[in-house]
Amino acid sequence: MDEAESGSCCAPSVDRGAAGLSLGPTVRATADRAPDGAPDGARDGVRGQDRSRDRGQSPRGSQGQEDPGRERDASVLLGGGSFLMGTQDTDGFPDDGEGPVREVVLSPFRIDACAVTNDRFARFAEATGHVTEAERFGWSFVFAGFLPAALRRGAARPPQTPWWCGVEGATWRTPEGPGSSVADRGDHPVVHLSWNDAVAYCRWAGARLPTEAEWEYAARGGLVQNRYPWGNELTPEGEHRCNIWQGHFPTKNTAEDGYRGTAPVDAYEPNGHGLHNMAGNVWEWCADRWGTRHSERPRTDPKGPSQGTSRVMRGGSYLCHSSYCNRYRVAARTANTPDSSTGNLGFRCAWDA
Ligand SMILES: [Ca+2]
Ligand SMILES: [Ca+2]
Ligand SMILES: [Cu+2]
Repeated sequence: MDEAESGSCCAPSVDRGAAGLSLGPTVRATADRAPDGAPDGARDGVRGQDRSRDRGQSPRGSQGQEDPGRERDASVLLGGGSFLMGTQDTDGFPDDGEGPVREVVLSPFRIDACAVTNDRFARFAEATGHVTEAERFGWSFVFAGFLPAALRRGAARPPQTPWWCGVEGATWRTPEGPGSSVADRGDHPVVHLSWNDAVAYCRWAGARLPTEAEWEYAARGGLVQNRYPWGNELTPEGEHRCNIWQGHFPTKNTAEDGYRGTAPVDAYEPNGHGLHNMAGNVWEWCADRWGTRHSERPRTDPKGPSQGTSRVMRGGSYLCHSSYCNRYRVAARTANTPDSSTGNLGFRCAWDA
């Protein structure tokens, strides 16, 4: 699984700022317009707003006007403590650094029960004028099956992951490119956001991205070394518990779980911590840099490697299928460069408790 270094089958990656991309005309033409791949300048203004915020308070109590989309997306206070992170499960991807199983101790923290929705992100964009990197670069990756034939034909595709199309004009507001919209997806997870965009949102909301350890602790829902947030069986008693792919990837999605693309962020039963869609629906950015070597020694509040470019993503998405990518397992992980964006990648916020 060496693709994990530059994004797995679920995480198509290109260096958006570089000239001479090998993705073909669509991406090359738009990449020329890319300024520098640096974080949005608007964040400086946003940061000022953060300072006036009491970060020690419960985000529910203190959100006020800043993040009013949160009413449906309450956060959950988790007590922290010790848990067993990672897996040596035979159905895992050892090269992704899923193991070894190691003891991690976490301080209490708060985390969104649901991924950030289009409605929540819209308020942020309105309040701050934040322009996402997909908007600035002029394109983002869309799953080929969502595109009309004309768009699909003309789109550049990464050779390793040809089900992804680089689509001009694909942004969080227009997830399948020009003409598409999120009008009927206000409660779906916002997508086509880079790590930098997610961090900008978090700052505005007085939040931060969860560390990878926090994310996994949260996702496990209090279960010890289980495969999924709800147990060890993918569909207990035949019931779908998350939004992934059924059928034959990447040509036939029967959507037995109810959804071909994104689902509302609170679809399906929450896990034991009251958290929705930790597995499936959309991948979620974490704060940590990517690395595959973990010490077996117990650690407290680990924050990932201190060097490296790519950032961790967790949880899998509506595109994951057991035939090629079972990364909806709770220990599964992948990464992408911090300016990458795709239609199956979002985030949720965390806070120090
Ligand atoms: Ca599905
Ligand atoms: Ca998820
Ligand atoms: Cu996957």
